[in-house]
Amino acid sequence: MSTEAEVTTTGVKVELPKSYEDIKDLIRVDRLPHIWCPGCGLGILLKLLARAIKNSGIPIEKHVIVTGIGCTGRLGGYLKLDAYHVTHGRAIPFAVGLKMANPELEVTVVGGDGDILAIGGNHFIHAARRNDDINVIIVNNFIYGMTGGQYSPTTPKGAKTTTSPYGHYENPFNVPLLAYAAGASYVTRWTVLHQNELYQSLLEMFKVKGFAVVEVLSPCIIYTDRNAMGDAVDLMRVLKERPVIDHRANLADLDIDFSMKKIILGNFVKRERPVSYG
Ligand SMILES: Cc1ncc(C[n+]2csc(CCOP(=O)(O)OP(=O)(O)O)c2C)c(N)n1
Ligand code: SF4
Repeated sequence: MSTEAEVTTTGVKVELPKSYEDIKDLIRVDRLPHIWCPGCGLGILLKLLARAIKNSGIPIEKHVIVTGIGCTGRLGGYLKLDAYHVTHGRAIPFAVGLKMANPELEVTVVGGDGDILAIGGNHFIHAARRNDDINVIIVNNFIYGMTGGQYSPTTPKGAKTTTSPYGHYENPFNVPLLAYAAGASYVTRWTVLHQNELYQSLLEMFKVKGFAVVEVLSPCIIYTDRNAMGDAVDLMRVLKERPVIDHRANLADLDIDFSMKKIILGNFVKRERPVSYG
């Protein structure tokens, strides 16, 4: 399959600061400690997103974050900028409305696989079809974390969850393929352990005119616990060591199965398509 892919990674490794001193003014320090479990990947994403926002060249007051419900949905509340925490699954239509009303805004949705692809699934495909000029970061932890571990549209077949105690029997979405097929202009997948690459994709996402999708694979202890996969650090190890980076991969090959033996990451799609709103 031709994906009109254009490799956007510069290949240049940027030196990311180890502390969060450089972004302290963007973090609501008064809200710390955050609510996330030890070993959750969301704190890493928060840091990288804040850094990308800060270095985007777009004034902070033009950035808006929209989140729905879930552990991921709490991310916007830790950022010192305009952030809207809206109802479950409705972050994308809320974000599209903001962009229509004020096209100068840089609007970014951050949501979990349940929020964006289950209850919000229709909004996702139709915003991609229209190529609405917003950014969507999907934190794929393979499960509904906040509500205690029900299966989501990305839960691999065979995985145990509270709603599939004998092993899940449905096929999961291949998120990059779905985003591309629906019409997104920009599609990437990284893990929170690929900080350099993820950071650069977030910077690139802000430059894209059209619907930009960044899938972020992230460890969740609810998922690892249910599936006897060790603790979150063990899943972190899997997400760090196992993936293969292939920017030109066939999108149909990007499924992630329960064994997690094949995880392909990359900047898969960057294409120009007419934009509906924005
Ligand atoms: C209308 C509605 N339905 C259901 C819920 C319960 N609920 C809260 S968060 C959530 C799913 C969260 O999973 P996900 O989006 O994957 O985010 P995570 O917590 O894993 O980051 C659900 C079903 C709700 N808050 N509102
Ligand atoms: S339940 Fe999962 S996603 Fe939620 S804070 Fe804990 S580790 Fe993170």
